[in-house]
Amino acid sequence: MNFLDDTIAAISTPPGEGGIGIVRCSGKDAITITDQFFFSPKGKKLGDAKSHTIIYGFIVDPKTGEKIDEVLVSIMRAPMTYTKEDVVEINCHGGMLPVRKTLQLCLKGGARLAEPGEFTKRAFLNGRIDLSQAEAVIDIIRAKTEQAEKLALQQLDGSLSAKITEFIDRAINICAHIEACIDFSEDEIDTMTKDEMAMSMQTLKDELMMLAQSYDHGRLFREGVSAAIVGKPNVGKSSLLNALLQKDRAIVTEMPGTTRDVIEDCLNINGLPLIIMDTAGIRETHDLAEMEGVKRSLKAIDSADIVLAVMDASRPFDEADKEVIERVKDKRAVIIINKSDIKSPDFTFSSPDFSPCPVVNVSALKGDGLDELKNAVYSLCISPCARCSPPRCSPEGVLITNIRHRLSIEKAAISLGIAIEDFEHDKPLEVIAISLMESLDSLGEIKGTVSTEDILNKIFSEFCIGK
Ligand SMILES: Nc1nc2c(ncn2[C@@H]2O[C@H](COP(=O)(O)OP(=O)(O)OP(=O)(O)O)[C@@H](O)[C@H]2O)c(=O)[nH]1
Ligand SMILES: [Mg+2]
Repeated sequence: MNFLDDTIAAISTPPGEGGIGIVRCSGKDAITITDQFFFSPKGKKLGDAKSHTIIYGFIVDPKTGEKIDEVLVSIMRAPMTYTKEDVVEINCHGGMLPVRKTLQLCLKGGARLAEPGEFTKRAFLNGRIDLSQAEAVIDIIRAKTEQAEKLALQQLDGSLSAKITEFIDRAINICAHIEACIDFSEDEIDTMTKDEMAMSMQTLKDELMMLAQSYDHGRLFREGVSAAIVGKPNVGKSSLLNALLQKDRAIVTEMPGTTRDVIEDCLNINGLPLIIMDTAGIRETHDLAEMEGVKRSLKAIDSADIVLAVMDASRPFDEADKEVIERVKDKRAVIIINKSDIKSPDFTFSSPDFSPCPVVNVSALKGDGLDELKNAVYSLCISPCARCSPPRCSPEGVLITNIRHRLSIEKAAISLGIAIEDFEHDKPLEVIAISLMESLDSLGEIKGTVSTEDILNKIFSEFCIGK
């Protein structure tokens, strides 16, 4: 492949100061390029080094003789490397200058500056990982919680690829039977019956749809869930934010109308990243800044995935509370009865309209009920709510966290649906085969590609043609 003929190099550690900074070089000339500016006090040459060894030495500008840094160089020869090419990693001291100067020497020596993600792209192009695994690498880097990282690791591990491969195999199998029916008469070969074919297509389609829907669930771990704390003024929204974060994030006073701006922070709830927003208390006001605050609160209700609607148990449940409830009635919400430590006998909350919403008693001041609240938020996000059907989880626990995968799986299911319909209407098998191939192509997009050779292999390995 022409585009893999060159050698690429980049700084692999984040910018700024650190203990070490790594320059990584990959490609057929990686070792020779580095040898041009590497100096070992013992006279060692990188070209002579065994694979997967580390060599001590100095980076020296070959033109000026300037000593740039004292380094450890890792030599990893193809194919047992990240990219399946020769890889050199130069461990410099962590300041920006030595790392940059070392990278410059790589580029002067013949390497090309790597594009973002190009090392992983090479791992894919050279066949070490498939596309979905390549995508998992970036998810691991960006994971906000351990659970998100676990899901990404599973994807890198190949669990999603294995699931997709299984679907591809099943689609190939159906395709192969259809192709065989086109090419041979019924008495020449053993194929599935018509009912069996229809059944296999339908089951495959149902399972694909289920996997696609798991994205609603999977994306929550990858991207996080946004939650807006809303309520009338002074109910303890900011106190609740602080209690959940266990830090003094927002200003709390006994004056209603304290919070004006939306205050955002991140909370980890059983591995679920929750982007939590404290908002201004909702009320009629003539204060310009507060009016803007209320506007932002209403916007936050619209944009948030879930709403934490806070009531004040020390005061009677009133029209203002009803208005808040009215505003969040179409959202997934948890009703929080705060100040339960000073609950008034006049506070009565009952709203039949809200029966699907969990109601939790807390005291932000004392820290009571916070675990129950976190559990309620977690369940609200993870388990399908009463209003939401069908269920979002796939039976085997493989979750889709990537929109590209979801779209490809949905496309595959749609093509399969067309094939099923055509099949039921006794359309020519050639037409059905086309939809099945489209379905296969869509599934193939997740891993890379599916070649038609796969189908041919299947026909000849599994069928006893001409028996
Ligand atoms: N007893 C008791 N007091 C609380 C509790 N939560 C908050 N408070 C008090 O209620 C008052 C208002 O609290 P905030 O957290 O500022 O209320 P808020 O809803 O953010 O108010 P605005 O920003 O003005 O809308 C403060 O005096 C808090 O100390 C609680 O659980 N119990
Ligand atoms: Mg506040």
